[in-house]
Amino acid sequence: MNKPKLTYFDFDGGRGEVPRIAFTLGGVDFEDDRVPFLVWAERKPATPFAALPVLEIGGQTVAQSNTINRYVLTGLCPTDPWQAALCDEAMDAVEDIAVKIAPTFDMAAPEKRTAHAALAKGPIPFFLSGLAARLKANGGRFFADDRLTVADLKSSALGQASEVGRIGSRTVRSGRSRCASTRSALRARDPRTARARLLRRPHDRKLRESSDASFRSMSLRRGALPR
Ligand SMILES: N[C@@H](CCC(=O)N[C@@H](CS)C(=O)NCC(=O)O)C(=O)O
Repeated sequence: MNKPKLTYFDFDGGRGEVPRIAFTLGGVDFEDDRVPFLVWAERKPATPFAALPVLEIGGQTVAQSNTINRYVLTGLCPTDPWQAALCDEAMDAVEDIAVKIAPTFDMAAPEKRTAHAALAKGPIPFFLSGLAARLKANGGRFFADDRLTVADLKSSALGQASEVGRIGSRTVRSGRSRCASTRSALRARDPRTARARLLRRPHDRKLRESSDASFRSMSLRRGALPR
């Protein structure tokens, strides 16, 4: 069987990061197809919704980040319908943040600064505070199911290496929101840190084995993915 191909932009973080982390830590051999921004216009029409990420598996293609997250990380999705709803709620709230920031990507620097300042004053703290409140309501550590779920990975990954993270951090630092708990909770289990550590120190077998074991136990779709 061909290995799965995950197509996303050429940076760490954002909507494509969760499946990358899952494949990497799960030991799944996948093609990490990183599209340089310069060639995106050429490749865009071939994607289902003119956007990334896209997952190709067994000759078929599926788009939409949350769909891909749920497909790749079934073991990190609650089976209880209510907990699954809470998990989806957090992932969708993260999307609400992303769609507010996306239009600023192509802005020139001065315009972007103004747009980010406006976002940091209102919409971003609003959503981050909302997420923090939901986190608190669910016990303070995880968004749902009293354990790590795709919602935790998504919120963490989107805040990394992206404008979302920069605006979010500024917002937290400025004390304009009460989302410090979200930030520290997310930082504590930051999967990118774990991954970076793992890749930097491949000789550290204990660490690798325990990460592999825990990610494998999250049951990546074993039927569909090569091991
Ligand atoms: N609802 C989609 C949104 C996808 C999306 O907007 N992706 C961005 C990158 S994070 C993109 O492809 N932007 C380039 C463009 O819109 O041309 C999802 O969750 O996957």
